[in-house]
Amino acid sequence: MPANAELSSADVERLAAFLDEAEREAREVDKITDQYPGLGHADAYAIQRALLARRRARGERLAGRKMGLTSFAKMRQMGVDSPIHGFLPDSGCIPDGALASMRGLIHPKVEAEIAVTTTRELRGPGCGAAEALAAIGMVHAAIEVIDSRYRNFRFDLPSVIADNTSAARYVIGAAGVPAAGLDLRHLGVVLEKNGGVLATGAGAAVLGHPAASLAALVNLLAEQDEALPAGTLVLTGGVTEAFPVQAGDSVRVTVQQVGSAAVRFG
Ligand code: OOG
Ligand code: MG
Repeated sequence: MPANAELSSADVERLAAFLDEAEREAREVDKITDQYPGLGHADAYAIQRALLARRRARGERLAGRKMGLTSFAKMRQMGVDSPIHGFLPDSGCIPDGALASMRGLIHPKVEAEIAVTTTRELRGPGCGAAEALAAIGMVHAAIEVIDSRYRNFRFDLPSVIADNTSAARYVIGAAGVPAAGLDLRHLGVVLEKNGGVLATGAGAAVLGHPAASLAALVNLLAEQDEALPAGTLVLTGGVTEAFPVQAGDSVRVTVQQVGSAAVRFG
C-alpha cells in the first residue's frame, strides 16, 4: 500500500474491531502497520474514531481527552517523536484511592500526569498556549494507566494512534485547585510506587507547559474538524517515563500545590 493511502471504510471498521477485541479480551496483538505498512496518521485517527463509535454503541460515554508523548522522557522511552491524542471513556475512570483490577489489563504501566478541565470551548487551528491557559478551570494530579494492545508494548506512531494512544484507566485526584494563581510550568511532580520514589519532574516537562499540550490537542482536533467543548477533562501527558505495575502495587502521584492521586492494583 502506498504511503498516505486512504483506507476504505471497511478496512477502518475491521481494524477498529481488531483492536477493540484485543482490548476486551486483554490479548496482545501484532501492530497494525505490520498489515498496513503505509498507514498514515489520518487513517490511524479514523480507526481511533471508529473505536470510540464502537464503545458508544455499547453505552460507554466520552469522559475526556488525553495527550500522549508530550514529554521528552516519553518520546525517548517509546522511540517516537511527536505528540498524539486519544479519548478517555467513562469506563476507564478509577476513583481516587480505589483498587484497580488487573483483570482486563495486558501489561499496564503508570504515568504521572497533570489533568485540567476547561471552562470554555477551544477551537483550532492556531490555538496558542496563552489562549489554552486562559480556558483552564481546575487542575488535578492524575495517574494514567496505559496498556498497549501491541505485543511487548512496542509500536510506531500510526499503530499507537489507532490503538487510542494505549489509553486504559485513569485516576483523577479528588481534590483539585483552580489554575488561576498556579504556575503550571514550575509545579513539581512526584511519582511513587509502594512508598518509594520512581521519578520526579515538573510541569515544564510537558511540551514546555501543560497549557501548550492543551493547545496542541485543540489544534490536532481541528484537523478532524472538531472543537474541544467547555467542561472537558484533559490528561496533558506523562511528565516522566512510564513504569510497569503488577497486582499488589500502590501508586501515588503528587503535584505541588495541587494534591495527589492514588491507586492500588489487585
Ligand atoms: C502511548 C501513550 C503515551 C503519555 O502520557 O505520554 C501517553 C504509550 O506510550 O503507550 O499516554
Ligand atoms: Mg498518558
